[in-house]
Amino acid sequence: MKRIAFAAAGAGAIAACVSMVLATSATAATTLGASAAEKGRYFGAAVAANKLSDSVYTTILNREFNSVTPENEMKIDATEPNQNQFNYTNADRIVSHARSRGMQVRGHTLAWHSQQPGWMQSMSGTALRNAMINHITQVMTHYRGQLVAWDVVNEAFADGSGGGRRDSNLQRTGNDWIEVAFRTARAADPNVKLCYNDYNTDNWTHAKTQAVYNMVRDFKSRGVPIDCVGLQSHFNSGSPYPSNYRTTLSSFAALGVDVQITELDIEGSGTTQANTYRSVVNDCMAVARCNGITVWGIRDTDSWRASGTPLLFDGSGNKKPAYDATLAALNAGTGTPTTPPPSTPGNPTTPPPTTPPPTTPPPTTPPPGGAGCTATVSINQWTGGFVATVRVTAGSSSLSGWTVSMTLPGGATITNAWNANRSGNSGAVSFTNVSYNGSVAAGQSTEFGFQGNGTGSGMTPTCAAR
Ligand code: 9MR
Repeated sequence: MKRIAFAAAGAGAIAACVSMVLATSATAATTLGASAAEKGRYFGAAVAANKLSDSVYTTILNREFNSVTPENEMKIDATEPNQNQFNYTNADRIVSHARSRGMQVRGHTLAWHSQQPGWMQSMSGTALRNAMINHITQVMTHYRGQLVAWDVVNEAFADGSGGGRRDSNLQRTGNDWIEVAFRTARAADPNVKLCYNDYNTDNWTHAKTQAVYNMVRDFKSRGVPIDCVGLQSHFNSGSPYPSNYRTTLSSFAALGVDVQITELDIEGSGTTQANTYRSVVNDCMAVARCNGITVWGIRDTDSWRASGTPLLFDGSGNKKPAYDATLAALNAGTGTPTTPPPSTPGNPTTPPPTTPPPTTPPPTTPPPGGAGCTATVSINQWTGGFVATVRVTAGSSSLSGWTVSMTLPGGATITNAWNANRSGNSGAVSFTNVSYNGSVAAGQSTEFGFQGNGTGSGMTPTCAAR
């Protein structure tokens, strides 16, 4: 009797165990991207356009990742090789590869001391400041509606114990260059997340980490637009994974920004490397606003540090122990799925309308401005230049087109405009709607902008329906 009772209990225990294992394996995601998505996050890779013809590479990319960062193709030297001549060929290849497969895209990067084209390297002062603003505006306008985040400014802080800015031609245009870059970015695409991205900002006690933290805190307190902080997280023996990494992630998040691990690679091999990957993923999963991780390449041989074998797949495309640890940590993590980003590829050159169709009926009392329209302007001024954001509001009737006129202050000249057709670049100027923002329902608004040299204050725009 005793023996039978034991056997029955044993069988029950085994059955319970089996059902637990089955329950776990039935729900556990089997790819990095799917697992991250279940937790409302993404798992991405840096991608090189010239590898999209390598089928081993694209098989892993398409299977494992739900986010992509162009490794070099959106950098300044790639997108604006000659001043005001933009080339999006390789970046567009990556964006369309990703978006046609439902992956999201992070843009990298708009303002950086490195990988500047020759014409920009030799620039300084107001000319460089304006070139930066023009670059940000043009590139972001091209990708409007297609990306989820942009590294607006990259690596602007110095290494070492000083906690100051890195010297560069951009820094020498004035300490406000970073905030000007972010304000310009918001004006160019109000719907994409704007990130500051840097390396050696992983250890909470380091002066560089604190300096970036203080900048983000200052931006938040003064209303400078910033949505996310990217920690590159290139780890090796000289720059090891710090035990206070989670404190760094949660401290940035507490400022009210998303935190993203943007360029992760960890030199090493075997169990040691796997354990560090596990720790990094666990730390991110423990912080609700750590909403995504990007590894800086796919196979070890794709890495900028190939000899350190720092990635999740070996040179033949096999999963390494680091892969298994990463997937397990993602599967064990917390978070709830969010609605996936739209996966339909957009027309890369046509920005979406800036004004969504109104969801509420027009107001019953006529809004101010009568049947026509009104316009207001806000100016973001720095020494020698400005960005103007103009809001056009329809009066008591809907608009099917509009013209905004204003007089620029003496000495001010417009260098470029977006979301409007422009006539004139100094003195009396006017703007008319473009195809996608002429229709404005009664009481609703749309925006356009322009950038200029000189001083932009004191303009009083007038609006007329057309
Ligand atoms: O991985 C990139 C490599 O192919 C380029 O040669 C290099 C040139 O600057 O940039 C590498 O990517 C860097 C990234 O853009 C910013 N953070 C450091 C990355 C590794 O150097």
